[in-house]
Amino acid sequence: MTTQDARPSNAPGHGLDAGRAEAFLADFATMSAFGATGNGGVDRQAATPADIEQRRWLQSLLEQHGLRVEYDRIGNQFGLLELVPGAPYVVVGSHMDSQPTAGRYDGAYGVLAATHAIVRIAEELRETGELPQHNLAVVNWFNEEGSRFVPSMMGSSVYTGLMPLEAALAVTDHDGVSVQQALEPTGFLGDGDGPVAACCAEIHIEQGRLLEDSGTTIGLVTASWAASKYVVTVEGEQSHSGATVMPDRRDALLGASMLVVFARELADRFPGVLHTAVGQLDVYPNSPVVVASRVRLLLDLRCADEAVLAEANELLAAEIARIEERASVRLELERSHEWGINPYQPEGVALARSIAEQLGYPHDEILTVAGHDSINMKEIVPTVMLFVPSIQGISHNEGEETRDDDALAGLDVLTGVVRQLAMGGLGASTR
Ligand code: HGY
Ligand code: MN
Ligand code: MN
Repeated sequence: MTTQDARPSNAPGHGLDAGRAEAFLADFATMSAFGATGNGGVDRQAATPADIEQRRWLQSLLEQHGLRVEYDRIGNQFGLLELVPGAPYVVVGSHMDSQPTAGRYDGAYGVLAATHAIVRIAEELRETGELPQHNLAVVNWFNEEGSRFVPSMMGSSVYTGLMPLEAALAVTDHDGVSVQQALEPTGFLGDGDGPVAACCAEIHIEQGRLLEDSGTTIGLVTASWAASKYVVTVEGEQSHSGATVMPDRRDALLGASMLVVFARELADRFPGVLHTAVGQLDVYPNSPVVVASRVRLLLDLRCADEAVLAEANELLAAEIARIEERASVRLELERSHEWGINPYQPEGVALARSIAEQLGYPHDEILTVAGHDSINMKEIVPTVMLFVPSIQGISHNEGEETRDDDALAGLDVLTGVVRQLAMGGLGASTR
C-alpha cells in the first residue's frame, strides 16, 4: 500500500499538510470566480459562457498535472491518467454546472477534490513505483443541475445508458437552443463513450444540515431518497381579465396555482418523509389584462419511502381531476425524471468508513435527498458517495458555504478512498 502523509496531531481539522491545503483552497478560489455573482454565489448553467470558461480552466489544470483530457458524446469532461494500459478506470468527480444564482460548492467542490486526490495519488505511485489495479479519471459531468436543460443528471444518465444520447442532444432550453447546438461550438462534443469504469467515487456538500447539527465531518451516503419529477402543462383559454364574466373563464394560472398549493399540502400530509416543490412556472401570454391560456410548470417530489411516494403520486392523479373540474382547465402530466431509493454498495460504505476512522474524522451514515451523478453510476459499477457539511444546510442559494477545514477533511478522505479503489479495493467490475 502507498504511504499516506502522517496526519499531524495538531491538525486544525483536516489531515492535509499545509502545502496541499493551500493549493486546494487557491484553486477553489480561482474556480469560484467563474460565473461569480455579486453576492458570493455563481451562475454557470450548462454550456453557458461561464460553464465553458470553467471547463477550459479545468482542462488546463488537468493537463498541467499530466492527465489527458477527453470529452464524450454528451460533453462529459474526463481527465485520464492511464497507468495500466487497457485497465478500467476509477471514475472520480461531480459537476461544475450550477443552478442560476447558486452556490460555489455544489458539484464544483467534488470535481476539484477529485482532481487534487488523483494528482496526489499519482505523485505517490510515481515515488513508490507501485502499479495500481485500475487507472484514474477525473470527471466533470455535463448538465447535472438540469436547470437550463431538463432533466438533471443528464451527462451521467447518457454515460450509464439511462438516457438515450439522441434524446439528450435534442433537449432545448427556454430559448429553443438544443443541447447539441449549445455544445457544438465549444469543442466539448467528443465522439467516444468516455473511459470504461471499474468503480466510481463522488464527494459533495450535504445540502442539508444533519451533519452540521450532529457535529459530523464526513457523511457516508448509504442510499438516496426517491424522486418523481413532472413537467405539467395546464391548458385554459385566453380571455379579457376584466370583461369576461367569471363563469366563462378557463384560467390556466388558476389551475396551476391550485396545483402549487396542493403540492405543499401533499408534503404536509407526510411530514419529514415527503418534500415537494414547484420551482419553475411559465405563464402564457403573461399579460396583465389577459386570463392565461397556458401554464407550464415543473413539479418535484422527493421521498424517503417508495410506498409513500407511490401513494403521493396516486393522490396527485386524483387531485388533477378535481382541479380540471374547478378551474375548467385541462392538465397534462409528463414524468420527466425519476429514481428509486436503490442503495449504494455496502462494501463501498464500509471502505469509506474505514478510511474516515483511520484518518480520525467524525463520520456517520446518511441518505442523500438531492440527486447526484453517483445515483446513476451506482447502477452500473460499485460507487462510493461522501458528504461534507453545508453551513445551515443552505444550498442552491448564493449563501451556500462549507468550512475550509471540512472541505479539506473531505479531500483527505476522498484521497484515501480513491487510493484504495485504485489498488482494487472494491473488486474490478467494468461498465
Ligand atoms: O435534482 C437534483 O436533486 C439535483 O440537485 N440536480
Ligand atoms: Mn450537485
Ligand atoms: Mn445542485
